[in-house]
This record gives sequence, C-alpha cells and structure tokens, in this order.
Amino acid sequence: MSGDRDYIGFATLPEQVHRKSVKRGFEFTLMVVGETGLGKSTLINSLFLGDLYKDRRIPDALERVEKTTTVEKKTMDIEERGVRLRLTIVDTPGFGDSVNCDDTWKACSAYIDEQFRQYFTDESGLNRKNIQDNRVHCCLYFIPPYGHGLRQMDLEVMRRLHRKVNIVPIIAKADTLTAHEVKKLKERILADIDEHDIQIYQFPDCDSDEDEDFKQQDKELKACTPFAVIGSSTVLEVAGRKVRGRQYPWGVVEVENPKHSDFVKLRTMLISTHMQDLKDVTQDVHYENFRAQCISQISQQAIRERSKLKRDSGPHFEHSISDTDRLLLQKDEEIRRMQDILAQMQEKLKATGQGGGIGMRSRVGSLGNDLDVADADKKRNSIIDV
Ligand SMILES: Nc1nc2c(ncn2[C@@H]2O[C@H](COP(=O)(O)OP(=O)(O)O)[C@@H](O)[C@H]2O)c(=O)[nH]1
Ligand SMILES: [Mg+2]
Repeated sequence: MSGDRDYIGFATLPEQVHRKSVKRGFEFTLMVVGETGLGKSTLINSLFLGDLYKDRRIPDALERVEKTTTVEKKTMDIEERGVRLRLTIVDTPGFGDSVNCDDTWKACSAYIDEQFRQYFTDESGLNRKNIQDNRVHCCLYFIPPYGHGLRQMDLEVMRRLHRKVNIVPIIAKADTLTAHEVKKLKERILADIDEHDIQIYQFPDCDSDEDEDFKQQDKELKACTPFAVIGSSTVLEVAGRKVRGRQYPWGVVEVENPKHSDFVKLRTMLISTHMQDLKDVTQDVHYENFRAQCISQISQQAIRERSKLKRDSGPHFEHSISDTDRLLLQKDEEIRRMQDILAQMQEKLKATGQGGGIGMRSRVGSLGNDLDVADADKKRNSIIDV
C-alpha cells in the first residue's frame, strides 16, 4: 500500500507517448537519385517489395523495372507488430547522358521544395492536427561503381540538394567491384565529399549508456559509409534456400549476404535504427531552413508592398499630410513671433508717443522667408532701440 502512495504515475509517460505514436502511425519518405541504369528501381524493389509482399511472386527484373521518366511516387502502408508505417518511395528520372544532369536535380529539388511548401501551408492553416508529412526524409544518392570517386555531375547534384535533404551516398552495383576496389572507392568518395564541402547525412553520436552490441553496430554502420549495395528482383535457390540474388556463370551474388554487400546494413539503418533521426534532422535542419527562407521572403515582400503603397499614394497622402503639418507649424510660429514683435513695437511707440505699426500687418500677411523675417526683426529692433 505504501508503495502505491509513493507512486505518482508519470513513469507511464513513455508508454503513453508510445501508444499515441503507434495509434497515429509513422510516415517516412525516401527518394532515390542518380544516373539512369545504376539500379535505383531494382534496389527499391529489393529493399521493400520482397518484404512487403512475401507471398507474391517476384517477377524478373526485366518484367518489373521500367525506365523512370518523371518523378514517381509510390506509397505503401506497412504494418509490423501493430506498428503502422506509411512508406513513400520517390523514384526520380536518372540523368540519361553523362553530360547534363540539370533536369534531374531540378526535378528533385522542385519535388522536395513542393513538399516543404505544402507542409508550411498546412502548418499555417486551421487544421494543424492532421497534417500529412510528405517531406522527403532521406535521399539515396547512387554513385557509379566504374568511376574513380565522384564525378563533376555527382558533385553538382549533391551540392544542389544537400541543404534540402539528408543525402545518403550509395555505391551502386557493388558486385562489379572486388573487395579491395570497394574499399578504395569508398575512400575516394569520402575524400571528394570532404574536399567539396558536401554535407551528407551524419549519423548521430551514440549515447555512452547504450549497450555494447548497439555501440558495435553503430560503429560498423558509420565505418561502411558510403554503402556499397547490390540489388536484384530475382529470387534464386541456393543450397535449398530461397535468396534474392544475381546469378553469374561462376556463382550467385546474394543481395542480403553481409559478405557480398552492405545492403542489410543500409536497410537496418533506414528502417530499424535511424529512421527517426532522419525525420528529426529533416524537421530541425532542412525544414527549418526552408521555413526561415519563406518567412524572410514574406517579410521582404511586405516591406516592398508598404514602400510601394507609400510611393503610390505619396503626393496625395502621407507625405502631403506631414509636409502640410510641418509647414503649418512653421507658419504658426512665424505668426506668433511677428505678433510678439508687433505688440512690443506698439508699446514702445505708445511710450514715445508715435502712431500704430504701419506696414507690419502687410509683412505678416505676406509671410516672407525666415531670412527676410530675421533681417526685418533686426532692423525693427534697431529702430525701436534707437
Ligand atoms: N550488376 C548489377 N546489376 C544491377 C544491379 N541492380 C540493378 N542492376 C541491373 O541494372 C539495370 C538497370 O536497373 P534499374 O533498376 O532499371 O536502374 P535505374 O535506371 O537506376 O532505375 C537492370 O538490368 C538491372 O537488372 C546490381 O546491383 N548489380
Ligand atoms: Mg528506374
């Protein structure tokens, strides 16, 4: 009983948050970018479709994979142990020739911006509670296995996108490289990224109180960037096991074999360990950037409109009012001074027995400039003083 009294109840907060999140479900959007033919569509199929539709016959790559010519969005609702995930895959048209990548980055950039804009509009609207989050949380950037590091084109596309989205670089078709070549290519790519100040997604530091297994997994994950992956839409039978792989005359390359590629590490990172962090960085860094730009644009627009209004209505409105006021005040002051002088003159004249101030009235009525008035004052004072 005494135990009950000590118990306030907030220890259930994590469960409450958990229940609420589970009820609401999760949303995640992944974009794939890179040259045509690098296996983007195949990898996406390998990453998700096989798991999503376990009972479905997986058709041959040739049957399934078609050339992507526009930004294509596929959404799937997945449920695993009661947790619902709405996964959106954005497949982009790859740059077809090795010279011009403008169309690709423009299409990707426009898509990302559009999702941010939609979110920004929804967030400023009335129904903020049920906003659908379609922002792109991660971009897998496919690097060809046959180059020596990043090409000018890769750098260009990455530079256009790195401030908008979490870029995760990937070495495509890693089955075409030996283990040594993979190692060398990874080093070259990381050096190029560093040299050209490209901001790829940074894995967060592992908390010191995490268990050793997790720390080890985290270390391995960080060490294998950029992930060297293999994709296949074909299921083969190897020693009685059904595996997704690629059949070569000398053997089978297994997509999910950690010795053959980093495919499983990539999938674990994307789905099991870093999905929430990718979403957090999208919200806190990339979206915040976009939002700041939006707000600054809106305020600049307001300033421009205000000055335009002022300019347009200037001669008739604000300016004329303040000018008239100023002028009126000036004139009032002048009149008051003149009246004072007049009163003094009249008193002195009275005292000397001469008649009322001739000509002063006309002077006051004509309201000459300040210099004239000052000169006149001096003269008058000297006359009076004499
Ligand atoms: N060697 C090898 N070939 C692949 C791999 N992934 C896909 N391919 C093949 O590359 C070709 C182009 O793949 P596709 O997914 O259409 O590329 P996309 O244009 O980037 O979407 C297809 O014939 C695939 O079978 C891979 O990991 N290794
Ligand atoms: Mg494709």
